Amino acid sequence: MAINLQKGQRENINAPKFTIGLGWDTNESSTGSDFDLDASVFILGDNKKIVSDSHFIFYNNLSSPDGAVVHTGDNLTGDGDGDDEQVKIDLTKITPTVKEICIVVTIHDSEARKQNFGQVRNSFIRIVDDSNNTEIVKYELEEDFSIETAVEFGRIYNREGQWKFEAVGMGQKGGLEEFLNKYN
Ligand SMILES: [Ca+2]
Ligand SMILES: [Ca+2]
Repeated sequence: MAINLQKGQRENINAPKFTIGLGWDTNESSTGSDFDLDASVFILGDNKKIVSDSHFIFYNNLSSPDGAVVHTGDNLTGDGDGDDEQVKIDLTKITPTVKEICIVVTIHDSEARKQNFGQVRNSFIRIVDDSNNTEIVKYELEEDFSIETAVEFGRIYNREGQWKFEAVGMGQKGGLEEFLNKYN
């Protein structure tokens, strides 16, 4: 049985290879245009900054240089149940200086399309052990967002050799640029 986390809760991750599944549904009729949410990953060192520009993983840079983090590709609509976008993690390949993997979801072209997380529902992040396809943890973002256009769903971090997941669920206005500024 997967452990369902609440906002702020943490749980150990003991699987070396796992998949981060991200899901959402949107109410397209509310804005009249397609709703494209994008998962991005910031791979951070001890100083909470991205290790290098190529450690920012998104739909245009699908894999980290060490091959430890791989984005499986851009989903344009979020239609359907289950994971809408996925990121595969292989901790056996990860560069030792990496201490944190931060998972952010943003709304593509949100300003022009007048979209925000107030129109997004059923969003979740889950972690699945690749060795047996079993869900380890799941966090459903029950919080009602409104004007936010970027939400940090969760983070995976290393404390004294132990990898852990934290259910973050923090929204903010602005897009990827704000996160890039924060982590650069
Ligand atoms: Ca997308
Ligand atoms: Ca969906």
